[in-house]
Amino acid sequence: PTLYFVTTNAGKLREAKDLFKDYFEVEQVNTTYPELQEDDLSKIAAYGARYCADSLNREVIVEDSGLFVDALKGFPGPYSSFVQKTLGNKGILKLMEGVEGRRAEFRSVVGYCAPGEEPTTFTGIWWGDILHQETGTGGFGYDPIFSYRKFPVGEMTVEQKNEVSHRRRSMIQFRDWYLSRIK
Ligand code: ITT
Ligand code: NA
Repeated sequence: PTLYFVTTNAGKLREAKDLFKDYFEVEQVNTTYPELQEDDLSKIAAYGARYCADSLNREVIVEDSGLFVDALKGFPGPYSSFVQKTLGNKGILKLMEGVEGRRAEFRSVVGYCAPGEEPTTFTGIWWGDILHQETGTGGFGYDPIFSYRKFPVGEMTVEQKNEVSHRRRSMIQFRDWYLSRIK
């Protein structure tokens, strides 16, 4: 089967293609959709999935994700996309200057919906630490400032990141649910 993934983010798409490679063809729908001004990524993903399924008239997934930094009380969280484009990684590092507690989590919520149906969401969380400087040339977005068990994510291959990431957890839950449904 072909899975339509509505996203403008090439990094998310690359990871989804690798995660689903033995199961589905992944087709990108490179378009934006209305994002609710909400703290809860699940609500944003559910709303987006329903909107896309109904407007494209096909079943789709969307994914809403973000970085939540403990010392910044969860910032940038739901504003991750905007903050990445404005402050960028250097801006986050600046806010974290002199801060010792560096725990942070990535969250990923996959929203699935078929036309006229209710949306379903799947959440994945990945704990790590904010580095003191940008490291590595791999990944995308906040990856160069995030490390998992002392391993900089900017130095991981897509396959290595896909073994352990938030996106692995959300996408695999979706995959197993979807496959059990079409059987
Ligand atoms: P969409 O078209 O799919 O919405 P987007 O980039 O706007 O793409 P989001 O609204 O979900 O995506 O915003 C998430 C932000 O967090 C965005 O800046 C991403 O680059 C970043 N992000 C998400 N997952 C990440 C990951 O695995 N590694 C690094 N940064 C990530
Ligand atoms: Na977005």
